[in-house]
Amino acid sequence: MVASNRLVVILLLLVAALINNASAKTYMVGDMAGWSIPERTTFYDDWATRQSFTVGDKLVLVSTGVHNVYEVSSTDAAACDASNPLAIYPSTSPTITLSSEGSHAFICQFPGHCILGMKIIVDVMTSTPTTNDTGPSPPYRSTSNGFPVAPAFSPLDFLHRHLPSPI
Ligand SMILES: [Cu+2]
Repeated sequence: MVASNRLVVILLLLVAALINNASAKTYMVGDMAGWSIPERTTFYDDWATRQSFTVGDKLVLVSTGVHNVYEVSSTDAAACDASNPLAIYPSTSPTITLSSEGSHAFICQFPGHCILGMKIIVDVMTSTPTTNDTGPSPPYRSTSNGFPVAPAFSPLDFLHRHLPSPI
């Protein structure tokens, strides 16, 4: 009984982990165009508006030339100001985890590249944990025939709690 309950808990944890992995996505910024000076200055904005990002998702910026990635505030991104970076990704093709909700903005710091369109601002939503929080509890309450599956304590514990303890 105890062993099988433990197995159920492990299985539920595995399922929860699989669901979490399934919901975290990896995005190739710009799709086939990668991270480069785009043909239109609004290219990355247009690309971003077609996606919906949640916390834990990853951005992969594949440079198709000599570029870099600076994370900046949305205001600095709009102004193409790389002088106050929040993070610098010198790697040619960084993978960036969107670890918090809100706006995240990235620009290329090479002179002129941001103004030519190498900037992207993404809005990151929180994942929806409400279903995960309430999901696993009902199976513990009762089986289909109404018998409890996992009592909070064993009958022996019950006796120990309710009988006067021997002196
Ligand atoms: Cu660049």
